[in-house]
Amino acid sequence: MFTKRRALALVAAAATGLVVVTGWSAGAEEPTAAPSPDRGLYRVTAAKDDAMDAASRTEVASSGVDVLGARDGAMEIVAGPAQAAALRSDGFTLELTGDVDELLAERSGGPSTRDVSAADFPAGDESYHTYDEMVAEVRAAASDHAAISALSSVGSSYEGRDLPVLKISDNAATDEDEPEVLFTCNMHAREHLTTEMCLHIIQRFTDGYGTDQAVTGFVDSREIFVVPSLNPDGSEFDISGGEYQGWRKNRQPNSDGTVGTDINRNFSYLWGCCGGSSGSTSAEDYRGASAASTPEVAALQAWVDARQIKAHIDFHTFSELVLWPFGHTYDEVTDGMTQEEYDHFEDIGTQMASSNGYTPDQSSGLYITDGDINDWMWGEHKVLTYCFEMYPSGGGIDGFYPPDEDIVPQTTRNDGAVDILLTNAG
Ligand code: GEM
Ligand code: CA
Ligand code: CA
Ligand code: ZN
Repeated sequence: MFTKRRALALVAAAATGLVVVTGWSAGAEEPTAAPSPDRGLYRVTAAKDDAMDAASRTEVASSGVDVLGARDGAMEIVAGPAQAAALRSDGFTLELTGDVDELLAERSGGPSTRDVSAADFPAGDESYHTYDEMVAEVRAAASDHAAISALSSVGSSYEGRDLPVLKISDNAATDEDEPEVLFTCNMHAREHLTTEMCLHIIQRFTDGYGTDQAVTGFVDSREIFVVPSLNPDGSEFDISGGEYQGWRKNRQPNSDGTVGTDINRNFSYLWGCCGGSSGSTSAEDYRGASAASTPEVAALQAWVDARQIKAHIDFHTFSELVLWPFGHTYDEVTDGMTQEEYDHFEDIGTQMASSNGYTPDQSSGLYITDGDINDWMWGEHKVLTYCFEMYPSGGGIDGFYPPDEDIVPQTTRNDGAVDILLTNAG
């Protein structure tokens, strides 16, 4: 099913006698006759000096394009015609691999038969949780396991959705002097597998209590906090209209009429410091009007400020990476990070990566980011904090929408890493 915009482009192209190429084989050079798609899927495989190193990945990321993933020296991005042309004139090699609007329509299964006004996952992806289904699951866990869980709220999203947080611990109603560990998910709307990751952690540490020895030990000696969605507005928007939107940001309007701030560039530690975010409201990594200008970030920062969190994982998709701070600089050692502290991050990160088969790295090794959650967690609170990029390792825009058969294997894949973090908390 073509989106309206795509249909208009086709009519325009036909009217001007342009040959419209309907499909591209992966890796082919861009057909000269076809118009560049409004939202083109590209692989960036080389920079002007050939090495696609962190500096060149940072240059691409800070150009305001939508970075889907980066691995083994290549980046997968979504860009418009002008953005692609600008990167090519800067010496980057871009391979056009698809038209995102067409790919999303195909992945969503074409015109849906269900009521498209109600946000729901396309046929075949029903095991993914909508916002309401996620809330119901968290409430059920709290009521079924009242002795070891307590449900509360981090705050509200821009559109007024509650941001639930479930505490899992023995004597859950009491704030005991036990190391506190936080798991956050779905900061970026389209990264729905991460919501399932947080729901799996909830299910494992509630259902497993009393039978699984490791789980029981952690619940008795830690206070585990799980936030399944930091961006419910964006997540619901992404599945609205009967097909996936490929949306990343929140849904807060900007003064110029555009919509969305990148929550993972809006945190207050060195906000906007270092070329790791954009000041352009239309950019996918728009940092917001000011630090913590999004209600979601303001709520999470205030919630963490009031607790004694010792360790944290923020789950994203995709690329299969374990990342640790800092993101704002390539330096291992800098203000706020000694060599000993860095080495500890690397040691635990490498252990976690060997348990799930991801690749470990300092987060700036991917590309520079500023205002991200991990820099704030460590910079402000010295939390042992990581970013996990989950499955798949690549795959273009479809990489955000793995079939729901992948949920169980790809969430349980992180059980060992979660246990390593819990062991090293405190
Ligand atoms: C990343 S997640 C943060 C990783 N940190 C750095 N410095 N690369 C992002 O926020 O852009 C990718 C994603 O959103 O999954
Ligand atoms: Ca306890
Ligand atoms: Ca406590
Ligand atoms: Zn993300």
